[in-house]
Formats: sequence, structure tokens, C-alpha cells
Amino acid sequence: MAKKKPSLNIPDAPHRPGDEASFDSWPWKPEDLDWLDPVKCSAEDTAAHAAGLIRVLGEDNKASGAWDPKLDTDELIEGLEHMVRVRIFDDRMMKMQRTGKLSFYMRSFGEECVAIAQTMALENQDWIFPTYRQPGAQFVRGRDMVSMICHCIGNVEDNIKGRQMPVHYSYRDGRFISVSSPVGTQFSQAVGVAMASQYRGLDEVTITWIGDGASAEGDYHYALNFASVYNAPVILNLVNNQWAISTHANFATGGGEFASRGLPYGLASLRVDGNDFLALYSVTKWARDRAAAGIGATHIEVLTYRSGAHSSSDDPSRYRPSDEHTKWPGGDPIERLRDHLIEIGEWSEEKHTELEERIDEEVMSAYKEAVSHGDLATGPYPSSDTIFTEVYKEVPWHLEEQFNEMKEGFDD
Ligand SMILES: Cc1ncc(C[n+]2csc(CCOP(=O)(O)OP(=O)(O)O)c2C)c(N)n1
Ligand SMILES: [Mg+2]
Repeated sequence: MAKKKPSLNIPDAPHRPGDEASFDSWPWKPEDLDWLDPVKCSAEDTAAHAAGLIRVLGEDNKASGAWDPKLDTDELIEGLEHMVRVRIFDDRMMKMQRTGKLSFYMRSFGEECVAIAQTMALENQDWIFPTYRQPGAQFVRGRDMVSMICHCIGNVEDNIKGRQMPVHYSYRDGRFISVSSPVGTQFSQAVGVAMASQYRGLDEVTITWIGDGASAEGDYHYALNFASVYNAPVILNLVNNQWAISTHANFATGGGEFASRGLPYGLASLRVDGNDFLALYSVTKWARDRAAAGIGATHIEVLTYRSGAHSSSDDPSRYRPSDEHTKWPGGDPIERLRDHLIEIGEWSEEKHTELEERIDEEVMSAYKEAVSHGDLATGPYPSSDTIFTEVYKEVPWHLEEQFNEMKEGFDD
């Protein structure tokens, strides 16, 4: 019998445009997984938590299970408010992009919970190494919204003077490190900072995130290896939102698992429902406690769904069913926390509408103030000199030459 030639494995997405999307493989319930002691448990002890899913908010909108962080109502409302803030802010920024007031934008739609819950679970001295999908961490750390919009426009009040793409924020006071355009670099850099904190004996933990797509890059594996070898106090989150622009998450694993990839590196590994505020808060606090106690890093798969387009330049109807996000079993993170607060008698539809109206006014007023410093369509723009300044301590000769050429050209 002729032997069949082995064929190259080319992964595909489970659903393409025209297919009926379904996520039947969602077997996890909140009470499924035991609590683990963050200081005493070994990496191997987390194997079931890497294969399962840590969830606190159930279909009945109640909190249950061993991982319930039992937060105060005030903290829940603060989390809800920040998530609503991100969503309304994103919508306003998209309108600005569509009307030519800024060049490019990326929303956190469907993933608002990730940065908000996880940053709220940290201490203020902890370092944040985000991707473009975690701008919400800045709201938790108190960044002024006007300054964020000025950055997105790249106007004269942009704190990084137009040297970055929109949404690639830098926020020094909040220990929020500049977002990097080449995806993945922040993951290994975060481990380096965590190593430095440990070396200096400081009570600081570093948190970082990487996307499912970017986890196919070397940076991800270097980070896991260094975090493990040096026992670095770092929280390594892999946000599996199913998509990397038009490329499905299957391309990063060949259809395999994400969370358990931390185990062979000797890292505690957990998978968490990324649309569940309480579960996300809980695992992050757990990982912080473990890191701060010197036990080491935690690798967390944050399971969620990118409900919106990748960016303002993307049209997802070209590569996935347009209603796929409505089928996601994790639902919408804002609705889930809102419904939980209503369920426990601490919130109402009226209060929610009031909150949305108040945030809408806050965003509108910040927007008006930001555009008074210039927008992309009308200017004024930062001086072109800023292309060359504040990057190199000693400006290399070829940049000096280009700077002079620019000046001469402008003088003509
Ligand atoms: C090194 C590198 N390769 C490619 C790109 C172009 N790019 C920007 S975002 C992106 C997809 C990333 O997907 P994922 O890591 O899943 O993150 P998500 O956008 O889903 O949050 C790609 C390919 C880039 N910016 N940097
Ligand atoms: Mg992704």
C-alpha cells in the first residue's frame, strides 16, 4: 500500500463569514476549581487551573466558588465606572478618527475588563507593561483624559509630541510604560524590570500582557524562560481574544492550549474568564501575592473575545461571521458586572443610565478641551524639530544632517 505523504498543518479559524458561529466547548462552572494557596502551591499544583477556567460570575449573575474575591460594593462600582469610561471614550475616539480629527484608533471593545480589573488588583508602585489593548489601566491610575486625547491626536499638548502612533500611550506618573508598536517586546522587557525590582529588594511587582497572536513570537518564550530562571516577580498575561487581526488564535498553538504553556517553564499557570471582573481581580491578586512573597511569576491566559475590529483600519466582516462576538459564552464584561450589581441589590437600570450620561459628559468636555489644542484636520501641530529631539542623548551625525536639511528646506 502506498504510504500517504505527510501534509503540512495549516491551522484555520473555527468559523468564517457565512458560517454559523458556536462555542459549544464552554464546559466550565464557577465551582469547578479549588482555591490554591498562592505562597505554598507549586507550579504543578496549578495544572488543573491551567486546563480549566477560573470563573466567579455565573449565568445567574451571582458570585460563587472558591475564587470569589469578595470585593466591597464600592470597588465593584469603581470597576464598572472605569469600564463604562473606556467604552464611551473609545466610541468618541472612533468618531474622531472617522471625521479626520485623528489618524488611527484601536478600541478595547469586549475586553474592557482586562486592564481595569487587573490594575485594580495591584499596588500603585507596581509597573505596567501594556499592549495597545490596555489603555484602561491609565484610568485606574488616575490619568487625565484630556492628556490621553491630546496624545491620540498628536497635537501640541501630546506628552510624547507625536513620536508614537495614537493609542501608544506613555504615562510616567502611573508607571505605565510606553506601548510598543512591534508587538511582543514589552513581555520580555517587563521581566527585566521585575528582575531589577527583586535585585534591589523593592516591594514592586510588574504586570504585562501579550496577545494570542504575538505569543507565537520569541519574545513570549524568552519572557517565560527568564521569569522562571530568575524567579522574577512578574505577572505574565496572555490575552487570548481569539484573533490577531485576521489570523485566528489557532495559528499560535496549532489548535492547542495557551495557559498550560507556562507549566513546562516551571511557572504557576491559570486560565481565567477575561469577561468576569471578579475572577480576573482574584487571579491577579493571587499572582501579585505569590510574586511579592518571592515565589515567582504566574502565567495567566485571559480568555476573552475581541468584539470590535482590530483597529480603525480593519474590517472583520471579511474574515469572521459578523455576529460571532454575540455568541461568545463569556458575554459582555460590562453587562455581566452591571447585572451582578443589580442582582445583589446595589445597582439599577436607572443608575446605570445616569452613569453612562455622566461619563458621556465627561468625555465630551475632555474632547472639547483637547481639540482646543489642535486636531489632525486643522492643527496646530507640534514643531517638526521634535522629530529629532529628546530621543538621542548624543544625536548621530546622519540625523544631525537630516535635521539641517529639513531646516534648510523649510527656510526656502
Ligand atoms: C512584530 C510585529 N509584527 C506584526 C505587527 C502588525 N500587527 C499589529 S497588531 C497585530 C496582531 C496582534 O494580535 P494579538 O497579538 O492577538 O493581539 P490583539 O490585537 O488581538 O490584542 C499585528 C500582526 C506588529 N505591529 N509587530
Ligand atoms: Mg488577539
